[in-house]
Amino acid sequence: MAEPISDLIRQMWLIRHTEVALLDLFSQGRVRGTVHTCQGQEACAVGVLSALNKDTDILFSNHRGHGHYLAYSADVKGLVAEVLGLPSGVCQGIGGSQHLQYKNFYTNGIQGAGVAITVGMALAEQYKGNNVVAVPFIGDGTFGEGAIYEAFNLAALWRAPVMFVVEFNHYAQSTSSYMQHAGDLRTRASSFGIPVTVIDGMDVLQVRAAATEIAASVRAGKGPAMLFLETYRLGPHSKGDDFRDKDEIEHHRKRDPLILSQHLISAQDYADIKQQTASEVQQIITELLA
Ligand SMILES: Cc1ncc(C[n+]2csc(CCOP(=O)(O)OP(=O)(O)O)c2C)c(N)n1
Ligand SMILES: [Mg+2]
Repeated sequence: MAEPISDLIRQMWLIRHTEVALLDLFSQGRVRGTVHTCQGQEACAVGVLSALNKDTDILFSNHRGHGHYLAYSADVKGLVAEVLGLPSGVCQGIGGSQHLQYKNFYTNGIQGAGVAITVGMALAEQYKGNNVVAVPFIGDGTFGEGAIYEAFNLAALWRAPVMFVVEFNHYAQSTSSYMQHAGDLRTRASSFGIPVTVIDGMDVLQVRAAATEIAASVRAGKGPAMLFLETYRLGPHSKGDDFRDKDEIEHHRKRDPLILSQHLISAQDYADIKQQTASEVQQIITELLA
């Protein structure tokens, strides 16, 4: 049964507060390695995960995976501890921000690698007769990695049960997508016979609806498909490294998924969720640093 809208908003706020806190911990010098946070892209993570079966489906995230991980597990403590390099982290503090693994959830910081691995995992599940949808998350900059086209080809050829999810946030670090890719990324997978659905990735309900429909088709054995989400990163690429136009960022702030979802529940419920999730994250961090 579909999660209530208030749950989706709660998950998005949990992600937002955690990401802001992680950037703060980074500036305090407490983080091991780097962090890539996903402010602005929460609706992609929450919408997609809410359409899947978390017990059986396979999720493969990338360098920007905290939101996906929290939408999968709600495990703020395991994530923050992992990023801080603590033994209580989800991977005992060894993997760090870009290498998270828990149940059917994986990440890999090497752009494109997870896409090929996911197709292999999907084929393995298909071979075993398991009714699984495998989902790799792909950034637009990652369309510059050749491995993903080999993955698209074999997925289509062998009808692997894969839902490719693209988070088109228009940038790879500070390089605009239009400065690095020829043609239109939205049409590339179609040339392999993979149907592409393009939707507004800032609207959590639209993301959930589209992901639900595509996942059902993939699960029914109709072959791989792609969900192409138009989104925007409201925070820096990793730490403070943001060279994008300030006016452009301000323009996109008006389409923050947390603002767009505000009208979906009562003002009081929204305020309570925002406050409770902030306290929850703060309490976890206080305990971890004690
Ligand atoms: C193979 C490889 N090359 C370079 C990098 C360094 N790197 C990390 S993130 C990134 C940009 C990725 O852009 P995109 O795929 O659009 O994802 P986004 O950061 O926008 O979420 C780069 C070049 C990497 N992780 N892996
Ligand atoms: Mg990008």
